[in-house]
Amino acid sequence: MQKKIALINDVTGFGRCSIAVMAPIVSAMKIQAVTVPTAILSAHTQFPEYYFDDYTSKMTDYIETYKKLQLSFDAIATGFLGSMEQVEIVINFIKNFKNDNNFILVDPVMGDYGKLYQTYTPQMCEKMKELVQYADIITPNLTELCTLLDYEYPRGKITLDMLHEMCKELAKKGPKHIVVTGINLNQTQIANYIYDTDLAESGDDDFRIVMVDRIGGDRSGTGDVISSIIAGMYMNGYSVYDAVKKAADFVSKCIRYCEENKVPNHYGLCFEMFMNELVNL
Ligand code: PXL
Repeated sequence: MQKKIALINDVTGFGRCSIAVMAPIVSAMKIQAVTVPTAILSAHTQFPEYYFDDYTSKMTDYIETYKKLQLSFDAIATGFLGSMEQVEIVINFIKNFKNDNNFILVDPVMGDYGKLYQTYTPQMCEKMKELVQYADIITPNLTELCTLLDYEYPRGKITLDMLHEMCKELAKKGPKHIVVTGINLNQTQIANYIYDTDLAESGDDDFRIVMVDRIGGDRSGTGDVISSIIAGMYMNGYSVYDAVKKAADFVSKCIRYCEENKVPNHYGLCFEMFMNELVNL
């Protein structure tokens, strides 16, 4: 039977992020995407102009129909969440639809470069810590990892020992697979650090590193491309490590294409050009 994933995220018209990226990517991997909108935007928030319609007040009724239809999901993936109330709705969604055979991927979109987004009040950070307990896979960047653990953001060089300690600490709260994305190791390379309790159980080291060459600047929606490839491949039986390797390779190809064609960073990744690489995964 074909599998399906609930994508709890915003619907953004222009700029290639969130559901507009995640739905086509998981669809290419033969997984049915079920959209649960958190907000509707005409363009993402990096543009000077955008229309924003918060969907929080409608989410409970929207979700209610899935309960009445007795739908089940093979995975639930969450992304940017706009308010405490919304995080609470997502936690309730997970409590309702979590079962022994599905998994939860939480992308704790909270901040970047050591700074939290403006919407992140201390209360919301606390609520996100609650959501993290339900995650099987979590994909924080370094800012989000530190925030979830109340650690100071490292201003100097980040070491593998520091990453290991933080991931071990976060794994104690629930997530079995932690993918710390986009770590700036030096001027030319970016690392993705994977902490995986499955690896430890198999007697191996409990972490892996996927390095990628830095080309061009940061592009909007990159995290959404990465988390949807991880969710789709993990659902299709690959390890998180293999999924991260593929995601890193896929993103590199998209960035190279965007740079060659002078596509602005906030237009996101031209993932459409490489969709054929995902169809046999
Ligand atoms: O994950 C990127 C993203 C998602 N959703 C909205 C955004 C952005 C990035 O800016 O503005 C609304």
